Amino acid sequence: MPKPLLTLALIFAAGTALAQAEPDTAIDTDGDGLYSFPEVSAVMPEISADAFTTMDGNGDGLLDMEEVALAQEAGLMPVSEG
Ligand SMILES: [Ca+2]
Ligand SMILES: [Ca+2]
Repeated sequence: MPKPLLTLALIFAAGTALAQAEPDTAIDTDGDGLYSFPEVSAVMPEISADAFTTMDGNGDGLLDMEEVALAQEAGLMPVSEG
């Protein structure tokens, strides 16, 4: 592979690794890019309303991808496969 293309491929690979920030469509069923408590509990019934409130850092009642990443880091939410 020519070097410029390889560099591009590496940048693309790095971008893919960061694409953790993409909402999981299996959870985000209404596609607004945020996880509501009903959306989360449908997929992860073990997550209580209290845990959800803990994960909802800004208290808007929805989890954005940053809050999800923090929750996963804190072990409050299982990391989805794939
Ligand atoms: Ca949603
Ligand atoms: Ca929030």
